Amino acid sequence: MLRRSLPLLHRLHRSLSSSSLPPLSQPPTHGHLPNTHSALTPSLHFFNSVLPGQIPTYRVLDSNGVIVDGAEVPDVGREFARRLYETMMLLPAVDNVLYNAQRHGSISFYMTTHGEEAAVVGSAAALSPTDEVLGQYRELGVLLWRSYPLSSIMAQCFSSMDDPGKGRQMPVHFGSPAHHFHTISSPLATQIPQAAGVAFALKRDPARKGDVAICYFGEGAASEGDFHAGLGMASVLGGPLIFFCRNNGFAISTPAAEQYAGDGIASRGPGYGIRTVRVDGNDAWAVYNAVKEARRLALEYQKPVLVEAMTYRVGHHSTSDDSYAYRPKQEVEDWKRIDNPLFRLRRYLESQSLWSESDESSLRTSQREAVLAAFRYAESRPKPRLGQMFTDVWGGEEPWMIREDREEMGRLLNKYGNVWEGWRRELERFDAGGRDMMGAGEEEEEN
Ligand SMILES: Cc1ncc(C[n+]2csc(CCOP(=O)(O)OP(=O)(O)O)c2C)c(N)n1
Ligand SMILES: [Mg+2]
Repeated sequence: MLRRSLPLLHRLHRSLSSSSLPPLSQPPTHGHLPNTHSALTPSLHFFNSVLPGQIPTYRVLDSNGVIVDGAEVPDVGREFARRLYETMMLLPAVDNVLYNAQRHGSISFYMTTHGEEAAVVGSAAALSPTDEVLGQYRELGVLLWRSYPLSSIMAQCFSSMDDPGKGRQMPVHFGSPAHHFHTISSPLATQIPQAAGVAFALKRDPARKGDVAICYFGEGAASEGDFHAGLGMASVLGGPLIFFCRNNGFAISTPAAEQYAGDGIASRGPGYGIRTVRVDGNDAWAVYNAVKEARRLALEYQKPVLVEAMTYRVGHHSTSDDSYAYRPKQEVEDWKRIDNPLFRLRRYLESQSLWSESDESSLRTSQREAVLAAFRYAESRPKPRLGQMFTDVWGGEEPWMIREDREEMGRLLNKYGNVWEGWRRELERFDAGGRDMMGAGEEEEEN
């Protein structure tokens, strides 16, 4: 029978105290269950907020590029500030050429970063060049900040023989160990638990003491189970990690309002015990300051930090999408005009005499020329040797199913490669015209 004078928790505590806890003279006022120090209360109250009111958005520049009261522009120096703007401008220069190239049928697919230049390049600028980057797919700006060559970007998108990935990935699925940029994979959110592992590895490696990992993802990807698995693992295992959410309002055609019912993605950070900030993602200096501080905290505490950058996807999701089927064109035009990340930074630089009209026009000309030169070169280059399709995915001995595929292709090319016009023309696009495969097929046939 329950003894009224002794509440349940008190009795529980008493029974535990016989082995591990000191005896209680007073009923406990705070919970004692594992990792719980909350006050005990007799009032039944449900809550739905981690902070009173909305999570605020950190901002440095207003939409005209004027510093807001009380905010601080980082002291980065003239060259750095100009380079930040130039790199942000290079993104649309590359995007426009490759978007149109897809429209003309020169490449198979493309995704632009229009509208998110400050979020992507501003965050990249706050990192060290050896920080590990795990992107989603809309983070070309990080590679541009790290001086990834235009020729490599074009080679990847054209799947030419100069692509280090040997043309085996879809366009925009970049990867470069030299730039600490982990190869993009299409299935959403896979990079999030992987980033938890990378950060844990960094924590355990004394040679990488000063490096962090940064994991980019969209607000749509944050609905995947891997998001929760990744934040859970990272928060418990530790390691220097910045979770950087690009909240651009859409996951293809799904607006953010249909993606989550809570206060954005930032509200989830405290649920995992993760330090969190929300930032104006169209304000390059706010993003830079927030990521710089996130990086410092991640290193100091060897724990993950969450940054939610609020922005707007001005472009279509990809070349496979027509966003005017699900949002008004006027809305997009308004965003471009009223809250343009490139305009905001340019206005600020001009106000500080760091940029001029003539800087602007010579930058536009030189960037366009450089992008077009790289584009034309990649367009003229053959595709990789056909046989490379079957190499170096597996280490060691070639597995039987790969051997069978390779042999079958060799047989088909030997049979039709020189006789059928369609195949002949297609083979001409590849380095060695497919002859590397035909030889292999012949040998196999003879065996
Ligand atoms: C597991 C998985 N489901 C669905 C898709 C198809 N898909 C590709 S991108 C995308 C939207 C992602 O939106 P968000 O994470 O907000 O990134 P954004 O495109 O806005 O940058 C979807 C549903 C996919 N690639 N992987
Ligand atoms: Mg999105």
